[in-house]
Amino acid sequence: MDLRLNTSNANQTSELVNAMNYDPELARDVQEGLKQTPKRISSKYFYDGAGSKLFQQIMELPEYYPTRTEFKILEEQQAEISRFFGLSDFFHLVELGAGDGLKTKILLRQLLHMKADFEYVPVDISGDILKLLDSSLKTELPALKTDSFTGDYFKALHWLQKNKEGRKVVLFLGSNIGNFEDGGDLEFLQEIRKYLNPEDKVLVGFDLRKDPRTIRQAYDDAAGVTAAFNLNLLKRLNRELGADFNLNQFEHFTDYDPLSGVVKSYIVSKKQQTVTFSALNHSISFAAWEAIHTENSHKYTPVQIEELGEKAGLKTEQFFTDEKHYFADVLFRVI
Ligand code: AVI
Repeated sequence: MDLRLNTSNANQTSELVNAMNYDPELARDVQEGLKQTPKRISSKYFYDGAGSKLFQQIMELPEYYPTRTEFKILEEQQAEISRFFGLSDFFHLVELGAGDGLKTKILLRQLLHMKADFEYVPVDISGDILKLLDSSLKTELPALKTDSFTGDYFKALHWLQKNKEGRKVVLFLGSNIGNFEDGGDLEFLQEIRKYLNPEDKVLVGFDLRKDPRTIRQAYDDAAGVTAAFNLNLLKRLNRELGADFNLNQFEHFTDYDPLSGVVKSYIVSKKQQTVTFSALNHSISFAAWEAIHTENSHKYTPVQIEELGEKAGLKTEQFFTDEKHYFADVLFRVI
């Protein structure tokens, strides 16, 4: 008997081994989400290794304006933004979802230049990313005081409240605030507010409303990178839950509704089909052209942002925006 595996058997075997050690939270969320009508899977599952790389590519796309625009705002207005943090006394600069810290380094350099007395505390769900950030900060900004927290945002804020006395300035950049379900942005800001004290500050990146075509194109680029990013979710489920999604039988679809101000992204089944999750002993049927809702990206008006802040107990102090008013980093003061 020939005991060698051919390549495709070997791949299937390694996928099954992966699927046997599946993440129970992912399994539960996917099973429940695909039972619903309409079907849905949370965008938080986009970011496995391949998904994070694809997102890096999205940020470089000519159509994807948010990253470039926020970068320019921070670069051109770094001194004024830093002054708004209040530089007369010590503060902890806490960054939720720090990632590679590329944008934040603009502010960190400026704060050091202005001789601000502060400690930078990046927070991220990925310990690997924080290690990379830490070593780059050590070489690029050796004078910077840092401490970091690996874990989710609220565990981090709880830890900070217990372990770090003194004023806090919280950064939540990159328009991640727009990726919550309806009402989730307010809940998130309210939750942050609970851990802060009056006079603490929060700087949040918001993507603003603009020509609907510009927004739509940012989520449906000509090179198909956003499509690959969305469909990578199915690859992840194949690998981690032993699913048998045939990627040729699903497609990326996205649209922007200028009334609600939301880009909604979907994965659409091109035919009637059944997908089996071998790790879960579970099958899901799709009707022809049935959609899985995978992401919301909210776009805001300045009035909505101020109202959102007010409801969360945050007073809007300053909008830092670009000349086209595409994006705003908004500084709130805790009241
Ligand atoms: C991470 N987030 C702010 C991005 C956005 O614009 O909503 C994710 C993204 N999805 C598709 N393109 C980019």
